[in-house]
Amino acid sequence: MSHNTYITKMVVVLTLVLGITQAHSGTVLHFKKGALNTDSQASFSQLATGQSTVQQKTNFFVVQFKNKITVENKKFLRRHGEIINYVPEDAYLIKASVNSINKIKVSTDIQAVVPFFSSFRVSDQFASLSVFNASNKARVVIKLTSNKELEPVLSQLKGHSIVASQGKTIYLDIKLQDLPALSIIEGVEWIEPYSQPKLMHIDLQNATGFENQGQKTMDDITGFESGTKIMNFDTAWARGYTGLNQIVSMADTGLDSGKVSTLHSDFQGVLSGQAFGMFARDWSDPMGHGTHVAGSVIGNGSKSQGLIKGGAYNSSMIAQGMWSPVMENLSVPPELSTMFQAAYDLGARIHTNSWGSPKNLGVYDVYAGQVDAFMWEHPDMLILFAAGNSGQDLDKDGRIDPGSVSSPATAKNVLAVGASENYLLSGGNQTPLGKLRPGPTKWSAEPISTDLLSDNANGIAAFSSRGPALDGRLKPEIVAPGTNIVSLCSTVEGSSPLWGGFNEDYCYSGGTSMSTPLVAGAAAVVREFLIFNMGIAVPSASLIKAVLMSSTDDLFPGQFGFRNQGQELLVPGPNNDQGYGRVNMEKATQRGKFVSVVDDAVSLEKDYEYNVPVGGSGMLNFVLVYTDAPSSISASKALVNDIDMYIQDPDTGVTYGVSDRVNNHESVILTGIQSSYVKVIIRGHNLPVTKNGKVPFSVVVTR
Ligand SMILES: [Ca+2]
Ligand SMILES: [Ca+2]
Ligand SMILES: [Ca+2]
Repeated sequence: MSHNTYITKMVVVLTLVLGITQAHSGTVLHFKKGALNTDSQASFSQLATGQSTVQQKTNFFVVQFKNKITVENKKFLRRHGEIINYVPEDAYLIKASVNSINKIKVSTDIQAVVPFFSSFRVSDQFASLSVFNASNKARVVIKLTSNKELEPVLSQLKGHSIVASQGKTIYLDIKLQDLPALSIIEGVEWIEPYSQPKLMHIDLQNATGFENQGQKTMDDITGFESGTKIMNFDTAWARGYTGLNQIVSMADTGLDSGKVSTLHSDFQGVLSGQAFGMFARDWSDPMGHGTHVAGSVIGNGSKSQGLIKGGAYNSSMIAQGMWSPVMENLSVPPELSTMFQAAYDLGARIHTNSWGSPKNLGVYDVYAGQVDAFMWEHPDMLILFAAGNSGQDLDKDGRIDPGSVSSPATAKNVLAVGASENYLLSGGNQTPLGKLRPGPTKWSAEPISTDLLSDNANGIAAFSSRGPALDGRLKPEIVAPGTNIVSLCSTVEGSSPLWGGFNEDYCYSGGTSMSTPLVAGAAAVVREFLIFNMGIAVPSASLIKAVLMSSTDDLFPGQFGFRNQGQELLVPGPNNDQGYGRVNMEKATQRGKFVSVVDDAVSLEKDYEYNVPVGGSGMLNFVLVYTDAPSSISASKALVNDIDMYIQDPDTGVTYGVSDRVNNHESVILTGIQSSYVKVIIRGHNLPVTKNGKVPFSVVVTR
């Protein structure tokens, strides 16, 4: 294990005084607009300069507590008003009358009560308003504080061009000069620019270097085509885990013919489909992207002697089409929950998405909040999103720059998937990156410019979007092969062969679009394993994430080795290039690797503690993952509940842990433990939004 020296460096050794909760005082409100120090008058007056003078009064307030918010604090607030959501630190956005607010203010637990100023409600992604751009038109997304506000707000938008409205979300076409007036409407929580969602495959049409001259035959198959080989799916399949009884849903451009009876014979697992695209009459795939994605999950290889098939080829699928034949583009419902709920109601517990908004890089936007809200309400539904293809080396130092993950992969509870390289030395696209269409601007420096897309399975695809999110959260969580992936082509006439035909049934493509369904298949197989081998009747999404994140291959140092210039991965995972690493299904379905698997809940008042045996090697890997409550979109920090994991060695008395304050996951790797067991301590460091006083979490311990 050559990694050990690095691993031990990552673990922060803490000498904790266990059981004592430190008093913690919230004096800052973290808004995207800026941080507001509630102890400082100067901070308030600075804020007022950005404030619309039109706003006279509001029934929305941010109430900050002096200490961690307790269950009693929440009861007190609920007696006087309606809690909307959490604002860091230690505050809630609430709706209350001025009378009620005066009663709240006198409580000694309150640090500050601040009106929810209209200036908090507008994204700084809008160009600042000036006389020169005031009449510029923009499509905006308005997020409301609750569904109840939809009708009253719509009634105040008469005369505006409403594009769509649903639940808490309104799409509206405006002139920039209308923004201040919109932001003072009561019930408006947030306004951001609309960004048309894009597919997360790389569009290489008209690019040079395609090697799809002639058709490939079965004799040409190397076994690496589907991408499943590098993820060691063969071992999971040989153990009997193929996704049986699992239902995966996919929201994409549609699926093949869009009729169960006439689908390509590789799609026997499709149960039904739903059409969400504007003016779409069915869930057929006139584009080709969704068919390729679906094949990577459930394609059964009937036309390739079983050699090209999806990771969960025995699972079932609910296909969701979002292609609008009128727009010739994706048309995504304003409330993503409508799709998630429709799939959930039909039994799907994994939902995979190979699309996103590449304009909102690193941003926790309305989409991200919608995904987190649905998963908080449905903790047994795992939703995956492609991390995006915005990886680029603009400073030309030979290393891909940070901060390029698209939304909704920026959400906390999703599994955001980046792309590693597949291994195919012929077929698909074999052009050096610098010679691809965006190569001269994005990938012009060595060693990236002469690199090939699928020549080293331990490489991270140059295009794969890198973390962190704007608030510092680690992204992506995981990677899987996403270059020159072979999967099914749509049989709809006029559909695209993507990166070119492999033969008449299959075609090549690449992008985090292709990595994501491979991980969705992995999630389905892990879910089957947890139910049928580990006896967990209803595995949570966070448990499936924790198993996948503790069953990876660390790709450190990447395909360029240890060169000073251009080294791909600077440190072992978890890091913002590869997340926790590349999914390895051999590890994820190996019963003997799992020392303990816990799906439970913790309260603020009491630590959750248990012992785990250490075993012969003295090495253990601990991964904590939890599904977090959504924060206010107007907040600059997405984390709401902060759970910590500590590991105590009873022989030495040393406690290990990372006390992470931004992510809803933590990991610790211990080596050389002499004790026969260690104690795992799960602590609610701060739990402002609970379910009956507790927050569910998952911990996986592997050897
Ligand atoms: Ca760079
Ligand atoms: Ca390469
Ligand atoms: Ca933590």
